[in-house]
Amino acid sequence: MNIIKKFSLEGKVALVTGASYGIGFAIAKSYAEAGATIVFNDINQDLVDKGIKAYEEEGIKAFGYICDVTDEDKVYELVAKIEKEVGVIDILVNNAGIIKRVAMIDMKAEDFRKVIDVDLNAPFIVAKAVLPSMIKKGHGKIINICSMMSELGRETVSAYAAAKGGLKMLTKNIAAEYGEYNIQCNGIGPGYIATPQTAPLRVEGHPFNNFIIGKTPAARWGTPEDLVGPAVFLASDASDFVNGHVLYVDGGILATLGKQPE
Ligand code: NAP
Ligand code: GCO
Repeated sequence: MNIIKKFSLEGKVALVTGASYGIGFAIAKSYAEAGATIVFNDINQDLVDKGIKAYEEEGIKAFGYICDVTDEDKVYELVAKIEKEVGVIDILVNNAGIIKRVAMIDMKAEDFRKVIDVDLNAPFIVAKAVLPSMIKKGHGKIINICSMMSELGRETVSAYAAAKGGLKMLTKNIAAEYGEYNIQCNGIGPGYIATPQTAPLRVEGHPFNNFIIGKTPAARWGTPEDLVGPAVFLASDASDFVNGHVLYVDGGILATLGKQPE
């Protein structure tokens, strides 16, 4: 097979969760450009409609469904509906996620649980729902969107870091359990990316904004576009012998202690 074909997603059905906008949208758009049929979900009709319109504006006919990924029954209904209306899911990107930035001693346990529910329990639920058909089909790709916080702590994001650290280990476990069925499960660990989720941190002059730019060897915030090449690679035949790996796309943050003071 020629090398370009190895990166093709022609004929594949890709479900990207929470992909009306942000990182999920960019990944889904790149999958469509690589030939995949795009399916996405979001938690309400408004967002699904917004997403479908956004894909249409890019010339992509995407299939959008309402589904809260933390609701196991609804996830199984979603997967059954997709299999009936679109086709068996070949590629799953567990992208949907939330963050709550609160010091641990001030964080309510219910808020901690909510972050764990969306960022860790939901990827487990959705992966569990798609695996049986992938096993039957004899191949599958699961990509979990991890984080710098899969490796590092930082004040105020205890729940998020616990979830993303767990998501890294869930990624390895799915690889261990299902690699023999030609299913590859890998993670992408984005650095600091300019999306609505980080908007509060990117306010001009915000100390965190300067901190991140200073700490990143690339000396800039990432964009969702920075993630699409690695995402296509991990969804394609080109990565069939890559399993249980978290590919950090972070401009070099994890490689360094940070710039020494002048
Ligand atoms: P975002 O802009 O906040 O988008 C998150 C998406 O997930 C939204 O579409 C959101 O829909 C959806 N979502 C949230 N809870 C959901 C649920 N229960 N069921 C279904 N959909 C749900 O975030 P982002 O920056 O694009 O991040 C996407 C993923 O990348 C997340 O897992 C995040 O943790 C991870 N990540 C982000 C960065 C970064 O710097 N931005 C870096 C590393 C990792 P609603 O709008 O309806 O809530
Ligand atoms: C934060 C940020 C980060 C990024 C991302 C880094 O508050 O530290 O939101 O968590 O979203 O996860 O990889």
